[in-house]
Amino acid sequence: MKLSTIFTVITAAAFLTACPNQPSNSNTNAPEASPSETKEAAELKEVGTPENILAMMKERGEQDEAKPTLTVEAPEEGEVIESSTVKIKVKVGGDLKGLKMGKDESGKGNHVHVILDNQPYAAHYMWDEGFELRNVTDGPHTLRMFPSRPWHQSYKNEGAFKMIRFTVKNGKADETKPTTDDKGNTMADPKSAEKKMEGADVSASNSGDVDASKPLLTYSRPKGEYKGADAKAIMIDFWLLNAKLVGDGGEYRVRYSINGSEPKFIDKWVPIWLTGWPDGTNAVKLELVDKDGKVVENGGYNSTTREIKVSS
Ligand SMILES: [Cu+2]
Repeated sequence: MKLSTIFTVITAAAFLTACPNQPSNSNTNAPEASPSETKEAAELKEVGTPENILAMMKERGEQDEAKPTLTVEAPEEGEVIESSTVKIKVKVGGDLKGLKMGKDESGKGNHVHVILDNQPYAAHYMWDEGFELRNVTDGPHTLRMFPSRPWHQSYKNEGAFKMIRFTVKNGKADETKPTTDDKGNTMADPKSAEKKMEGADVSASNSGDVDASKPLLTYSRPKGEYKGADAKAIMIDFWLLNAKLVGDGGEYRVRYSINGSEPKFIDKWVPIWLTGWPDGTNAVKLELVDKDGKVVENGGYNSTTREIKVSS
């Protein structure tokens, strides 16, 4: 580091210390955050859908308007499984408009997000074979599943989302090890670099006391690691069950906060894209709230904070 740079940093630090109420950035929108948080959050900006995504949508044509529905053949709702290995079999049907699941030559493609309890999703592409979860701990669990596009934006039509509750009994899981799928992934996308990221808490995972007839927010994106061009604009995407947002004529709002900054709201059920993410670990909090800003209680699933890694 050059001496002049060090001097600038020291001067800036002294300025911030001397003037705690002075925003460190003229366009700050997080007056309640500490100076360092303010600096990080101030540059986050909601932008339109990126050009490369719009191009993919156009190329996909009517497939992008498909209405895929899921049928879960295994496990069955309420099933008690006396094994730590849980077989999952799901079929995608409905109005597909030519939509096919699976990877193309580029390694991308339509897939289903599979969420055990309230962990990060695993992406699964090979649907005819089904797949297994291994080393699932004893106790109640939930699985939530919905189809997603190659860039991980979920299909939001009726019937696309399925939640299944099951219980593992005397499964003899090794709780010192994570729950994985049959490809060895720690419930993570095989293409992503976050295989180890959630390992520590996956093994202890059980379901919350979730009521499928109550409003339920399912966190989907962002997840994992974002690099280079992918780190420029990052999508926030989620699934809503039994909850219409105010902008869609309902009574709920989705509240998000990045790195503890002042919360903002999403009032229509569409993904949003944000630019200006600082390099390093970023915490994304997503909550389903009522008109008074109170989190809607449903087994603890309606308030989720997830860490992602960004390197621009
Ligand atoms: Cu995905």
